[in-house]
Amino acid sequence: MQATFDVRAAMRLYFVAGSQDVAHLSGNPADNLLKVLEQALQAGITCYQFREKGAKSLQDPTACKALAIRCRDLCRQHNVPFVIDDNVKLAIEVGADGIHVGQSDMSPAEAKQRSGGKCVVGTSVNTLAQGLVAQADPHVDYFGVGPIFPTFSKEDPKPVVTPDFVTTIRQNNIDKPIVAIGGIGVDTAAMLRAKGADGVAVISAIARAEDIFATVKELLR
Ligand code: TZP
Ligand code: MG
Repeated sequence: MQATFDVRAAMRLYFVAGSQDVAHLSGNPADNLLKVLEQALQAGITCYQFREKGAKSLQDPTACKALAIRCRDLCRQHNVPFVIDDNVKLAIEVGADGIHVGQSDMSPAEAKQRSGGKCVVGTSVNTLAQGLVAQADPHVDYFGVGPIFPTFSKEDPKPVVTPDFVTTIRQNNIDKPIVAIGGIGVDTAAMLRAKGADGVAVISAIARAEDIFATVKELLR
């Protein structure tokens, strides 16, 4: 998968995860992330974001890079875009297809420029004002909208926006690819697409699923 891909189509079911998100499973968290990712890819996720973050994440940069490379290779085998959260240096080193920068991270313009224009750049939106800025910024290729519902997968989440915020975004002439995120599961994914999201991004719905294959199929419906 090269940096050029159909960004809107990739938003359909965007899996976000790092080793900290599978720390509840027994065994080595890095190996567990690879197992969960492989099952999710086999089941049909349309994008993956490597998000190694927080107290339970890998603290050694060498181990983190090695894991990123293995995740990248799995994504390539399945022709699914591989995005890295926050760490622009790592994204460039491993040839990621995309970089995701939050509101308090590096600017989309700088992330785009550092990648030589090769990476798709995503950002996060929690207010209409941020949405209008992201829409107008030529360096932003897509953005995540959320948290839609309360989430337990992020330290210090922003205030919940509710599903109607997706409708508000679309009513304000914002037509870039958007992915809804935060507390989304099999019962809410289709509703968020109906409200105007191109898709949903999830951590726990997949990382904590009893049956990853069946859950991914449900989330894709
Ligand atoms: N950004 C906004 S909410 C969130 C991120 C990374 C966490 C989403 O995780 P979950 O488990 O799908 O609520
Ligand atoms: Mg960030």
